[in-house]
Amino acid sequence: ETPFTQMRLFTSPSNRHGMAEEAKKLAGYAAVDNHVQNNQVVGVGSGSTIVYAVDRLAERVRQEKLNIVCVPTSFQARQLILQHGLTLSDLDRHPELDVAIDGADEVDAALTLIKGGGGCLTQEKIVAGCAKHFIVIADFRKDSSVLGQQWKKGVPIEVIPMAYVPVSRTIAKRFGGEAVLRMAVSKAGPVVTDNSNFILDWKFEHTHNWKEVNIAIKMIPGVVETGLFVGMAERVYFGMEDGNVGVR
Ligand code: ABF
Repeated sequence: ETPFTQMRLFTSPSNRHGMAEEAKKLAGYAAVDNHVQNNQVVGVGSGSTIVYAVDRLAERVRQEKLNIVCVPTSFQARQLILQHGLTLSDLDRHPELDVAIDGADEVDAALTLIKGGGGCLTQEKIVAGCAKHFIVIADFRKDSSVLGQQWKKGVPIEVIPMAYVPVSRTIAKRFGGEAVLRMAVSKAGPVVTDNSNFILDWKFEHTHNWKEVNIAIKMIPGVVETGLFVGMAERVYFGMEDGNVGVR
């Protein structure tokens, strides 16, 4: 190999990573600039893309002296809100949100989402469901015509711990593929959610009617929530590799 080839091999993955970070920022800024106004209650999602949205939100609150109340979707989101000096609330005090902004693992052509790679899908779905407008932010790697093309880890499903084996078996039997217990990085035990539950990652084998499958999985005893968000996202901002923002 020539040194030139070696250099390309070495630099291109990190370039793509760098572009993805820039793309996340573009998407986060676009969502906050286009959908947040004074005197609003804003749902704050989880993940790495939302960090840029919260940066921009805090900047606008300071510069424009906005009165904004934030409702978090996770422990991480709560920390982000507090670290940025934003006003923290909850669904007890603010059960109706003006807008919720959150990331996603994959978005298809119909704005069906896979969420929950970070394990916060239940709170994310609750908060999104309480919002008048649910806006998604993502980098170009999440854009997909059909679910499963980009995100290979399957559909996250939060389950009551005692039910993870029967739920996993039922899903495999009825819908194919396999639903695997998500383990901690240390492999010492399962991932435990903010709600003290487990996560199954359902690796499906083919595309499904996601609306029907979502309802059917939710009906299995022991399932708390699925990471399929069907008919919830109103708009998705994709940060693109070329520095533009795509809107769907
Ligand atoms: C949350 O964070 C999740 O539902 C999704 O799994 C993840 C996206 O994270 P990132 O923005 O880091 O890709 O929104």
